[in-house]
Amino acid sequence: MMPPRILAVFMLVILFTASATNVVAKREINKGATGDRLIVKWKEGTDSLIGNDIGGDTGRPHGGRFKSSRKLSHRLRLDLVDLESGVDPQEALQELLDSGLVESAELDAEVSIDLTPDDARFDELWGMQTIEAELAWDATTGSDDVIVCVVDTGVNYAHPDLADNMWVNEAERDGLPGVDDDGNGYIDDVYGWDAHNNDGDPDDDNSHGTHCSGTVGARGGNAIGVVGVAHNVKIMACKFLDDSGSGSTSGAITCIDYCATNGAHIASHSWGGGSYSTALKTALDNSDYMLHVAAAGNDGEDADLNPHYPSSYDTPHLISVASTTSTDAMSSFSNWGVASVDMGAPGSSILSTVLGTAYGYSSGTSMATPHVAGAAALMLAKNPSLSPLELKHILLDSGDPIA
Ligand SMILES: [Ca+2]
Ligand SMILES: [Ca+2]
Ligand SMILES: [Ca+2]
Repeated sequence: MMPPRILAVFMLVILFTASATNVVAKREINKGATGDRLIVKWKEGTDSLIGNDIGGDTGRPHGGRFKSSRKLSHRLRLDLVDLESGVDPQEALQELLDSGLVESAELDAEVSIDLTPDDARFDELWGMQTIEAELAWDATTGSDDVIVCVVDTGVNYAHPDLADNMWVNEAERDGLPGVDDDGNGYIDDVYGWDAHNNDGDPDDDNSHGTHCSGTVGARGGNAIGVVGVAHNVKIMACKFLDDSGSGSTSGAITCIDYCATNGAHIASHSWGGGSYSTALKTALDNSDYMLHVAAAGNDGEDADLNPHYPSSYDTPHLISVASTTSTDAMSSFSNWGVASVDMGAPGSSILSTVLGTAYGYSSGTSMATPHVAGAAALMLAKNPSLSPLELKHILLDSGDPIA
């Protein structure tokens, strides 16, 4: 078994961009390209510039256009090719495309300052830098079509950095109090459901769920506060934990059912406890059109020996997330486990939204989990046809081993 890997969104973007090679090959010149570097995917049987007669009319190696190349990914046969200074990148690109040696070639995209969010406290979000979110944001900052259900203490849906990214049940917003206007079986569920109080107001009275929600998808580029991994996304709230952060397995099942039947693509579970529950396992197994992302737990122990639920359930479309520090080490409190923990993500000293209009720092595998849920939301925004299992496999294939 491989050791868990730390989430790296940039690698994901390369992976699913590379799978669409024909599209890439037909594209002309990218906006925001660096102009002096090409990403090349070689055809099978070719693995570098060396020894290939590309543009050999100038008498210099590689036709004088290509300075050097280095391997970006052996598995994907991707090279990063540097151009000599003064070379017209479009001509060089065309030459490679015409050579018959490449499956695709494109100009390497620039890490654009435009896509560094202007949100006031962005510099404090070390987790976004660690997962190279800024590079991913060159490809997509998310989509209003992707719904992430946060199963937690509720969500402070009026927070100025969350309000615009909340999922809204319009029939209930515009409907009658006390009436199930959309006929989904839940009365007055405008932003989601409160399975603890059994009503339609999942407002947060703890702040934990609001913190997690901000990491998934605090609004990006609105000049205030923080950003989520997804700048644009729809956050569905399901509250089943009370103001002290406690709840029941049955409440969790109600929430999973709510998220699933109301169209969520991803469920973020920053909670755990209790022993093995057949009912909860069944609820997870049966909602296989959602990706479940679950916190590995904060007991600082091997979850292979002491299972932590729901993260330890052997459900194919569930990812268990450990917490890492700003130096890419496992957080001291984090559970681990070769079999029962899938990957790591930033979870120590994470800044995000809390109650009122405020922001605060928290630590835990709870904070790591929404980084992965947000990354999955970005991937779905870029490629809406990915299944939960495909999302999971791309996530697990990416990133670097935990130090
Ligand atoms: Ca309803
Ligand atoms: Ca209503
Ligand atoms: Ca913001």
